[in-house]
Amino acid sequence: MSEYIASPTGWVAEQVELYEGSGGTEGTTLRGLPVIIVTNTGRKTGAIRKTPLMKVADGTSYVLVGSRGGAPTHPLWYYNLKADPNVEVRDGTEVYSMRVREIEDPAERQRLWGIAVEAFPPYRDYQEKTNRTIPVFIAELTE
Ligand code: F42
Repeated sequence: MSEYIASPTGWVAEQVELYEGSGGTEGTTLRGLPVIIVTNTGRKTGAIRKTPLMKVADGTSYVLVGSRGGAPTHPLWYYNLKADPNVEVRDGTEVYSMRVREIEDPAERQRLWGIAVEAFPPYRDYQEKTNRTIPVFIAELTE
């Protein structure tokens, strides 16, 4: 069983702690908006990583946005998902086994980006802040 390594970013690790520790009944928002937790596998360490992201639902799927606040480089979880698309998504008290794929098709990306910005408007500002194209994944149920 791989070990869990918490985020080195304090407030993120704390949110994961509260969210998971409460079975998904506390710590489930950021700025009053819903957050999911994506459990993924470290590409280099093989460790269990838990990444809170804004909840952007598309039917039973989730849109994962690698914004990292508009930073010039992708978050590291991006590389984890590219290496191993099998994740768990915790949405409140529910946990789903899902597979992720990066959205390459421009039309699909435009549709999903629209849903993401609707759910969390700061994504638009983050994209304006960087000339990095913020990556978008979709996480779909595996059954
Ligand atoms: N980040 C977003 O990008 N989008 C969001 O919508 C979002 C929402 C959100 C809501 C609540 C909250 O608490 C945090 C939120 N975040 C959001 C922040 C998000 O959870 C991440 O902290 C952020 O995106 C940065 O991701 P990161 O994976 O770059 O995190 C860094 C700080 C990190 O964890 N670094 C570790 C370290 O030790 O430096 C290593 C992480 C890792 O996965 N390493 C891999 C391994 O093998 O273990 C190797 C990765 C590689 O290939 O180098």
